[in-house]
Parts: sequence; C-alpha cells; structure tokens
Amino acid sequence: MTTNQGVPVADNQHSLKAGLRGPALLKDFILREKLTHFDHERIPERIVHARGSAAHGYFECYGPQTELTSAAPFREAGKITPVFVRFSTVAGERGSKDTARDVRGFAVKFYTDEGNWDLVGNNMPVFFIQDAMKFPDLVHAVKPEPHHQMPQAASAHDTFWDFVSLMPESTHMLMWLMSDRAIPRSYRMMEGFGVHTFRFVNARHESLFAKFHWKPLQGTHALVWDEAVKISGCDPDFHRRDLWEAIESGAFPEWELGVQVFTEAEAEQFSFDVLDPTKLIPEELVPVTPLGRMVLNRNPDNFFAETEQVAFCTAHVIPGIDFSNDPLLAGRIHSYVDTQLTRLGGPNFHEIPINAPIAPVHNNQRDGLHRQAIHRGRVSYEPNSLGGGCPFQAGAAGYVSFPEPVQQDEVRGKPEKFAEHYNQAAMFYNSQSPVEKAHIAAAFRFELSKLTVPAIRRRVVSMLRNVSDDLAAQVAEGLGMPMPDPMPRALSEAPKPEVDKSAPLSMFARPGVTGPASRKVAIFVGDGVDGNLVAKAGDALSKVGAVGRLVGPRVGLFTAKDGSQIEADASFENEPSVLFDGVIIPDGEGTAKAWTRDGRAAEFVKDQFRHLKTILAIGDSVTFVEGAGILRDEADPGLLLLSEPKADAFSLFIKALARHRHFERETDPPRV
Ligand code: HDD
Repeated sequence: MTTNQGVPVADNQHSLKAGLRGPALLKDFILREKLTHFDHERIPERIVHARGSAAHGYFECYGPQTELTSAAPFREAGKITPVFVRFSTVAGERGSKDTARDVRGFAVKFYTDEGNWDLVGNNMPVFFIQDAMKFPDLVHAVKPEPHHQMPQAASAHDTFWDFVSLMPESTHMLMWLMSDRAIPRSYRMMEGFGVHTFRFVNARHESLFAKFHWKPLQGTHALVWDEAVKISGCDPDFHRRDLWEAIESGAFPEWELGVQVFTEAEAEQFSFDVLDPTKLIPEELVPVTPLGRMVLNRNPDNFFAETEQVAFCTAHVIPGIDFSNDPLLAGRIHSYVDTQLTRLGGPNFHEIPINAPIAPVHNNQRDGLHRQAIHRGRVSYEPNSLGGGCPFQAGAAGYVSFPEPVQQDEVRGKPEKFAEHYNQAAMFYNSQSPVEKAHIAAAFRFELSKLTVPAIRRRVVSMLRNVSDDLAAQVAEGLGMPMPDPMPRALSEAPKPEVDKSAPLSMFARPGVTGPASRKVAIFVGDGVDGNLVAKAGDALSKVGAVGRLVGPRVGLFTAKDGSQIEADASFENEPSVLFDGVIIPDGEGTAKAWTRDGRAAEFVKDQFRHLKTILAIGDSVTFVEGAGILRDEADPGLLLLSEPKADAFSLFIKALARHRHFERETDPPRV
C-alpha cells in the first residue's frame, strides 16, 4: 500500500498521535491525504438519467451498407465495433430504485475506427416535447417537487401532470409511459430507439433519413405494477443485478440494430412531420432494415470509472451519420457537452479511459483541468511549418456535414403538422392487446389518483378523450369523476393517418427467441422435502439455461425425506416471490404442513399467482397452495397442481415459464 505519491504506507489503521492517548498531529500527511481524497469522492450526478447500469460488448455488421452510409460500423460483413452501453431510468436520483414507472435510457457508445459515435436513445420511440426549449420545464415538473423533495423517482404527482396536461404534444408519449414499456422486466428485454430522424450519408454525399431501432432477442417483457412496487422494496437494484448476473453467467444479452430509411420526398408525403420527435414512423409505412447485432458480454471492472464517468453526447457523430433539423435534437447537441463540463470537472473528459476513442486523436487543443496527455514540441497551431504542417486536415476523407440548403426567415414557431397531437396516441392505444389496454387504464388511474388538485385530473381525462373515449371513461370511472368535455384541439381538421393500428407497437409482437433462458425460478425446500424432486427440478431448469434457487423458511441446511442434506440459497424473507419468474413446490408431507403455517410461504405463492407466474406444486404441496386461496383451474396453463410427480411435470413447467406470464388469470381487482 502506498500514498498517491507512491510512498509505502506502514500503518493504515492508526493516525499519527503525540503518545498513544495523545492528540492527533496535523503533520500526518498520510491521514490527511486519505481523508481529503475521500471528501471529494462524489461528483455531481446526472441531472437526468442519474440511475444507470452499463456493460461492454460489440456490434457485428451483417453486411456492407455503403450505398446507404459510409459510417464505419456498417462497411463489411462481420466487422466488429466495440461498444459500451448504459441503461438508465430518467427521473430518479443515483441511488433510486430500478423499477420505477419511467422511460429507460438506452445509450450506446460505438468506438469506431473513425471516432466515437454515440446513439443516445430511449426504450420508447417518441418524446414528451417537440422543442429543446421546453426540456428544463419538463424535467423540473417530473423531478421531486422543490419545496419538500417528494416524490422520488415517480411521475405520480401534481407538478408532472400539471405540466403535461398543459402540453398536449406529450399525449403520445404519455401513452407509452403509462404502458408496460415503462416497467420493463429487465434492461435486456427492452427495445431501444434513436427517437429522432437522423441522416445517413454515403461516400457520394447522398443522404437518406434514418430512424434507429434496437430489437432484443430476449423479447420485450414487462413487470406487472404491483410487482414493480414490491421489488422497489426488496431489491432496488433489480435491473442492475439482472444485467450483471446475466453477463456473469454467460447469458449475453443481444439486440438487432435496424433502421428505417426513407427519402426527404417520401417524408414530405407523410401525414406527420418526421422532424417532430413526438411522432414515430409506423413499420407498416417504412419497414426496419436489419444492420447487425449487438452483444453485451463484459461487465465493467469499476462502476465509477466506467458507468458513472461515461459521457454520452448526441453531438458525437462520425462520417456517414448526420443530423436532421429536429428542434429537440438541436438542443441536445448543445446540452450533453455542456452538462459534462460540470459533471466531469472540465474540458478533458474525453481522455477518461471509458470516453477515449480507439481512433487516434490529433489536434491543437491544449491544457485545461485534468489534462492527461503530454503534448510534445513547440507547435500547437495550424497552419504551421515548424511541425511539418501536422496535424493535417482530412479534407473529403474527414467529417463533411451534409450540405442541406438553409434559406428561411429566423422565427420562433413550428410547422403546422407539429400541432396534431392525437393521431399517433390513438394508433398506439389501438395497437395494444386487451391486456395492455387494461394496464394503461390502470396506470392512468393510479398516477392520477395520487394528485391533490382535481382540475389536473380533469384536464388529463379531457386530453384522453381525444385518444379514446373508452380509455377516458375507464380512467374517469376509476377516479370516481364525471367525464369532462374533450380538450379543444389545436387543428380543426387533423390530417388522416396512413396507419390506424401498428402490430409492432404491442409488446406481445416480440416474445423473443431465448425462451426460459436466464429466468429465475424458486424451488421450495424445507425439512422432509422430496430431495429427489428438488434435484430433478434443478437439472431440468439448468438444461434450458434457467436459474433455479432453493428457497426455504430460512437459509442453510435442511434434512430431506431420504435423510440427505439440502442447503437453501435464500429464504422467503430475503428473496420474496417478486424476485422470481416461477415457483416449483416439491412434494413432502411435513414440509407442506410447515409451509401452511408460514404466512410468508403463503404470501409467496399468492404473489406468484397474482403476478401471473408459473406455479408447479406436486403431491402434498397442492393442499398448501389451495389453502393459500389459489383454486385449481384446468384452463390456466401456468397453474400446474399435480397430485403425483408426473414424468413430464418439469417440461410442462418450462413450457409454461417460456410464456413469461399467464395473463388469462388476471383480474382487476386481483382475486388473491
Ligand atoms: Fe437526454 C442524458 C436520452 C432529450 C439533455 N439523455 C441522457 C441519457 C439518455 C438520454 C439515454 C443518459 C446517457 C447516459 O447513460 O449517460 N434525452 C434522451 C432522449 C431524448 C433526450 C432519447 C429525446 C429524444 N436530453 C434531451 C433533451 C435535452 C437532454 C431535449 C436537453 C436539451 N440528457 C440531457 C443531459 C443529460 C442527458 C442533461 C444528463 C446527463 C448527461 O446528459 O450526460 O445533457
């Protein structure tokens, strides 16, 4: 052990004192260095997206896309570009819970051989506002209210709904936020979107518009709200842990990157404006072209050095990628560097290892706080002759902005199509399955029930009347209020949308291909349990890549029916039901009796049932499950109550587990 000056430390346990019981001495440079450094360990957290988790990986190109773009990652089949990806919630502080109802950030840094490209997106393809001018207001409204700093990591409060109900352009995004997209099961099970329209530019400087999509191989899956609330208490790190454990265990999460490409002329024909970030382009209108796949295969070595210090920025583009005139994007191009100057303490944060490009850096920028590079020689200007003219400009081989003609009056305002706010909100709602629609209504009911100002509730429901009277009526009923009149529309005649319903907008459109792999299953254990069944259950799960954990009334050793010892990994107390995707309750007379007397065991299976998970109970355990109020229902494929240990018990369980949840079972209010 040494000091920061490299001096060996003899004793790291005791400060220097004048005698064993005497006063500590100011000249103790070792103590002072240690405390001073510690005092400065925290840096400001991100103003938004403070809570996040990240991983390393790579992007692999499917094939050359040089007709579309000269961007380095898309030049040839099999080309590998390293990436670092940070997922986040938006509103909560750095230590807040993972499972809040919120948008999730999906930020990807591509370390390409022509510099870093950051695709700083979200798990929703649209945004709340159309202009960066409104961003500080939006964030002030959603953050904890300034007089008492409540609530943390939640949009269910007056100021958020006050703002958005006065901002009809947020209607479409509110539909996404109230949908199950806002409570993902895992970061691995979310889509990602670049949101804005970007430009692809090819080597001939021809440009097409581009919208980016990340599609998860794991499928898009969500929590249910009651589960999300309970997870916040028992594991606020739920998503962080899930990502970490999946990567550690080799279940590397994977996404396909695709792009919607279209011409400016096509864009002009659309009923909406492609520069408006509150609108998406239905895949029926412009299909998604797959470009390659991204695999996350390495956890960071140090959270602070990598996940915390990483600095994403929409201005980080490479040759082949350019901006559109989306006014929200314009503000972002400024905002990210600006915030990082403060957050990372100066202009040299590009030298922090996680931010440093793998492409070499040569320029005449010098000095500044925390400069790491040691520039040699006397030349730091261009043009020069003393340095042999170096570094040279790259000319046409460098970044050349797309020469978009600009010939208009300077104005503050927006194009007419931006003023249509409800077509796509309605398209989103109409594209949802009945289950998803019910969850949207329940989410509005919950969020609005938390408001203290009835006028704000009325305003939101009046907004919803422009989306769906059916939805508005359900929300009004849930709040015990009469239906208000619809909110007046800005446009008397809305353009007719090309698409009323778009199948990919439902989460059910993408169940994924990895099935039960990486899903967590509790296997109940206790004294007298059938050890043979416990072992078989564990084997069956690991064969399909699912994770079985032995859960008992306490951790530690239990004696199975045949006298062998079984060690529980977790207890009903320290890993309750919400942390598992399914439960297997093996046979065992004594065990079933003990579980019947244990309220925590009953609560465990009730929550499994309520949260629509797969339950397998065998033999005596069936009595325990039924005693908890869960009645046999042959039509429920996720409720396997077997009086005998049938040979196909575990394969039936795994098949049911792969369905993620059994929504047929759901009632509002819940039955148990
Ligand atoms: Fe932003 C962070 C995504 C609009 C200003 N934003 C941030 C992060 C993500 C997004 C994923 C976290 C990156 C990380 O993990 O470090 N932001 C979006 C998306 C938007 C969006 C998809 C709309 C399409 N953002 C937006 C606007 C502004 C900002 C309009 C300001 C004008 N965003 C910021 C910021 C942050 C940030 C203040 C906070 C910390 C940071 O940048 O590094 O600059």
